[in-house]
Amino acid sequence: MVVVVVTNMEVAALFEELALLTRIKDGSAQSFRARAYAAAAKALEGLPHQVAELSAVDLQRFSGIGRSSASYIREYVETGQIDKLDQLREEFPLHFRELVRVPGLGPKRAVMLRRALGVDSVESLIVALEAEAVRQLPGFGPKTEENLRRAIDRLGWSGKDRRTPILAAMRYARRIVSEVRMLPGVQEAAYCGSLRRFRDTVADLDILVATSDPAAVRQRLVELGWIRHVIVSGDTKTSMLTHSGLQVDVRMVPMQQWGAAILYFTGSKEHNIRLRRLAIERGWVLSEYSLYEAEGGGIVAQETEHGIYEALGLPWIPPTIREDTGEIEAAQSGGLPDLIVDGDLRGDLHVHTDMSGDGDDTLEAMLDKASALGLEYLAITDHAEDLAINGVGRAEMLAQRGRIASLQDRYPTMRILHGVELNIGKDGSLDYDHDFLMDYDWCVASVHSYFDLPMGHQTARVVKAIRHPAVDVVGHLQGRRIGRRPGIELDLGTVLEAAEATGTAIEINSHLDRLDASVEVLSRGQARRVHLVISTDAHRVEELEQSKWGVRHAQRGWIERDRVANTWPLERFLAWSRRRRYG
Ligand code: DGT
Ligand code: CA
Ligand code: CA
Ligand code: ZN
Repeated sequence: MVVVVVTNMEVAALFEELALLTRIKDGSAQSFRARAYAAAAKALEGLPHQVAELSAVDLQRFSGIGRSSASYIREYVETGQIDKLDQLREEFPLHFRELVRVPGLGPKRAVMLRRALGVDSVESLIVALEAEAVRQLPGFGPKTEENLRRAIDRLGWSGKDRRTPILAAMRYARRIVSEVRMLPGVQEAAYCGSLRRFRDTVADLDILVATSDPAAVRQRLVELGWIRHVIVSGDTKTSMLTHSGLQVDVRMVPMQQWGAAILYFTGSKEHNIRLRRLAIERGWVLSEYSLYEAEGGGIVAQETEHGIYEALGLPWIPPTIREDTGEIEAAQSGGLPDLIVDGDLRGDLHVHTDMSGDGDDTLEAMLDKASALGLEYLAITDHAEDLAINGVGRAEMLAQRGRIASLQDRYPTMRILHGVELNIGKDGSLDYDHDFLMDYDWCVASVHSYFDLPMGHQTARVVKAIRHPAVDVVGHLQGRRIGRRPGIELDLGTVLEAAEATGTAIEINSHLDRLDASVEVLSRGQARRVHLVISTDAHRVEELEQSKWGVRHAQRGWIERDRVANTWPLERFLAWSRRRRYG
């Protein structure tokens, strides 16, 4: 019997992969077995005991862990592998998983392509599309070919280097960081590189670990069950590849070099080059180990980023704007923007309950959590009647309004607004009617379908919604899913002009796979007086905590606190939203 160290988090990661591959195997996102594995992954993350110490019977006492999950868990604890998972990995290798993710394909059609044409990767799909071979298959046609080609282009998948979306990258990064933090000798661990700068996608993950025992870190890393391959492993650096094809570079340094190392490995490279020049002007050298005197080698600063910036005559610059796009000049002249930060948000203005078909938790549960988080105001915005999957009629909406009114007293420090998430129809029309809409406290309007309309049509549709007097904010403006679905094509100049003219705000949606509107939209909106709102779009209790992602994304667009309407105190916010409504 192989003895391995097994952590709950590690097994959770394996179950997530098992769920993903089972979805492909069963050809359905709704696969019952896949859901069971996903539930087990979630249960494992919250398990109050060490998984390795629980028997199969014990394991099944926890909700979310069924019989087959329990037996896979035991198999992993005892043997260090799960046969079933290895089989699935072989049946659906990485390049095939990428194929499945091409918008418009999905598991069923990808399997069909592989069987009929031997197409098993995005590359071979591109070749088959060029040969017009795909249109021969039942259920495919010239139009499908055209859509697939366009989707591949717009996701930037035609080229060689495929970047990993931030959602997946963040999951792995947090996992490694917490895994490593448990080890003896480790004093600090953090992700850096483009992920710390909060780019939408990353080429690889960079993790920094301060430790007095690098060997222990190495040893743990290379035995993680979700690592496919170790590229190099030494006392200062280990590089590995996950089963999803993501490269992870882990660097180990002694604690006193932490500041210099995290500064270096956070980048961007361009930002670092500028800092190094500033060091040289002072007769110093900035390396990944320290800031030191060129002559004599005396150390000027190394322990903290703050210390190094300070020595260079600069305030600390947030990682999200370290791109050499003017931040150094701004820092030198004392003109860094008053960037929005986590604690600035006072309200959340896009929140679902289980009244939305895709929402999980009750109104009461969402309110309790929001109030516990210290929010001063909150808009409940369930989907309205036009959204096919989970439309809610007027009577039900009015009943919810009544429930909210009666619950308000329970939350003396949090004002509850009754809102709605309207669906922007193909022609820009909205749910219900004008009078009904005007009675809401807060209206989000979003695109949920017709993502492929030509730019002119798409723009007109969105602008029409922006101009509607009841609409307060456009939700996830571009409708993108990072790495999965390109955004809708919009004439941004026209959209932003309409938003400025009407006072309708643009949402920053905090879901890591959305981060919508994009940084490009935020930057272009800077020139205009467009209001923003940072929302969680929470569909379950935990998601109420994800506004921190929206904040970091906003920082990348150099967004200042005052631009964001839900940083305002309640009275100011209410005065503004009412003015919008009653002109
Ligand atoms: P990416 O492409 O999404 O992985 O972006 P980064 O920024 O994470 O790039 P990566 O992983 O190549 O390097 C991580 C950081 O290490 C980078 O932001 C700055 C630093 N770095 C890497 N190579 C160099 C270099 O040749 N010169 C300098 N100055 N810094 C470097
Ligand atoms: Ca990187
Ligand atoms: Ca790297
Ligand atoms: Zn929503």
